[in-house]
This record gives sequence, C-alpha cells and structure tokens, in this order.
Amino acid sequence: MNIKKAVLHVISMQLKKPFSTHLGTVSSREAIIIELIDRDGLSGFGEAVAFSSPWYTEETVRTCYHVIKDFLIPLLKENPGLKAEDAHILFSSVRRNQMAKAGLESALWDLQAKQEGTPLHSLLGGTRSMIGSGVAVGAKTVKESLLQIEGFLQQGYRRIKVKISPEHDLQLLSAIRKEYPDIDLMADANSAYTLKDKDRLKALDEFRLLMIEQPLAHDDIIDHSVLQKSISTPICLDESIVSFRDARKAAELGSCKVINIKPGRVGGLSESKQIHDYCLQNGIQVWCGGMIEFGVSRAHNIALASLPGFEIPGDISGSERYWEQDIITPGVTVEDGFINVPEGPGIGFEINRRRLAEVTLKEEAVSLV
Ligand code: OSB
Ligand code: MG
Repeated sequence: MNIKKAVLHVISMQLKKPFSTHLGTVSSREAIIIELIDRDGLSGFGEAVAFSSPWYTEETVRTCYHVIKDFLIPLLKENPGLKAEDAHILFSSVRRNQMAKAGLESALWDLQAKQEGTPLHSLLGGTRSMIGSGVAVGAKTVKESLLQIEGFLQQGYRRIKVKISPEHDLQLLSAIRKEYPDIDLMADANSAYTLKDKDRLKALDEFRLLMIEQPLAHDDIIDHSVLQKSISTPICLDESIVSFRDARKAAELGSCKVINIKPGRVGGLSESKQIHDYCLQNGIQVWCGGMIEFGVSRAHNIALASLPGFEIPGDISGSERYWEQDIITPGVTVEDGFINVPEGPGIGFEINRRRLAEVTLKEEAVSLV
C-alpha cells in the first residue's frame, strides 16, 4: 500500500451531556485517531474506540496506543504489500486487543479505498444508499429519559434504546410504553442481571421490546442460551461476542437471536463482515452498535451498515448527538431517521484539521519506511 508513515492523534472531547449505564457515567471521551499516509500524500483514517478505563472491555486508550505502536505498526512495516482484507490475518499473531486491531485495520480500509478512488461501502460490498438511524439514551432518571426520548423522536430517530438494570427496569419501561405504546423500543442491560433474575426478565416480555441486549455476564454464552429458552423477547449479544468464532458458537447454542456488531469489539471490518455473512445465512439478525464515537468511526460504521444484513437501525446517530463539533466535515446528519451513505472515496468524509488540532492531547508520527 506504499505507506510512508503513521500518525497517532490522541484526542479528548467533552460530551454535550453525560451518558450513563449501571456501570458508570461517561462525560468526556478520549480516543486515538490513526492516520496512515502513503507516498502520494493520501491519508487513510481509523479510530481506536477503547475508553479511558476498562469498564466496557478490557482495553483502554493506553493499551491501544501501546499495541498499535509497538506491535501492529511493526507488522505493517514488515508487510508493505498488505491489502486491507488480509490485515486481520496478519494481526492474528497478536492475541485479542480487538479495538487496537480494528483502529489500525479501519485506517487501512480507508486508505485502500482512497487509493482505488472508490467509496468504502463499495469495497465492503454494501448495497444500501441510506441506513436507518437509532439512538441510545443514557439518562439517570425516568423523567430525564422521557424528556430525551421525546427530543430524539422529534429529530426523527427510528428506534430508541434505553439502558436498564434491576433497580429501575419496570418503572422505566412502563413509563415509556405508557407514553409511546408503539415505538420501536429496546433495552440494553450491559450485564446487569444473572440467571437468578429469570422471572424478572420474563416479566419484561410484556413491553414488546425489539430485543434485550446483553442481559447476563459480559463473557457468557451458556446462561444466555438457558435464558433465551424461557423468555420471548429476543436476546441480542453485545459484550459476549468478540470474534466470528464467538458469533458462530452463540448461534449454534441458541444464546441469541440478534447480534450487535461493533467493529471495535470484534477486531475490525473484515471480522464484522464475516459475522454479518454468517448471521445472514443462519437466521440471526444483526445491527451496528455504537461506542460514543467520533466521526471517523461513525463513518466506518455507516459503510459497514450499508451491507444487506443490517436491517435494524443501529446505534449510529448523528454527530450532534454527542458533540458540539465533530472532527469530520460535514458531520454525520440524520434526516427523517436515515443517514445517507456517502459516495466520496474512502469513508467519504473529510477530516476537519482545525477541529482535530483543537482536541488533540498528543500526536506522534511513526515512519514505515
Ligand atoms: O453497550 O452498546 C453499549 C456506549 C458505550 C459503550 C457501550 C455501549 C454504548 C451504548 C451507546 O449503548 C452507543 C452510542 O450511542 O454510541
Ligand atoms: Mg450494549
């Protein structure tokens, strides 16, 4: 790919409003923007979506930085002829560290698409020109949740997701259903329950949720298979699926009917596509999850969600959902609940260099020649 150098931009931005789950609250977001520059001066961009602390997965911004700089970039340097579609095979000599791998792999995909003068969605096999957009609410009280839901529905979002835990699930969901009996609604538990809560989870069937996301432990697929047999709400797995192999096993065990695909969590776009293809053939629904990310990762998610299996609106909201000003220009916009898949080369959005500089904490260039 003729890559001359990599630049790691560590950035930080305040969220417009804090986002809460039962695990904690995110008020500001750090990330690494990975830029790969080729000999012709083209730049490909990726985003490592790990958080500052390991609350959602074991990775952090610092572990990603270390793994990308000290292990993955050296692999790239040794393999100058690498194609984006083969990067995940090359990176498999490093165990786990999915978000680090996905960040660098996504920059390779963007660069390769730009070198070929083609949009990323075409390179991935996308078939949609627009994708449905859903939004996740992370408010602390029922009142605040209802207020935010009203605002998001007015903005046209097509599917609402709320965070639940045993402390407020019935109260929150009954308040929402009272106000909005017919909206497409789902709940994400981020592992707030155990199998002991089976009856409580069974009671949620009455709310006609599209699905319940990750009710049980973050690393479980066995108990989920037991639970799925006793509730009618479809189970969607998020944290439990960190690879194609996990997806296959969960499907075979009947642990879920839906998988939330996040490229960061599964190690990149190739792995995401593999999970997508398998699920499409095996009757598992998929949708694209979110990581409170910046525009670079949002753009990669949009390209991925243009694949045929992504029929359920994902957690791909507009840039203004979280940010006063995103680092891409124009920002991602949602019109009538849909996002247009851009037709420009690569991710199809430009980097706003002024904004990037404004939010940069640290920048380091690494030579690949
Ligand atoms: O569990 O899907 C999740 C945000 C951060 C980490 C994990 C999750 C989430 C969300 C919101 O639910 C996704 C978004 O709006 O980007
Ligand atoms: Mg989730």
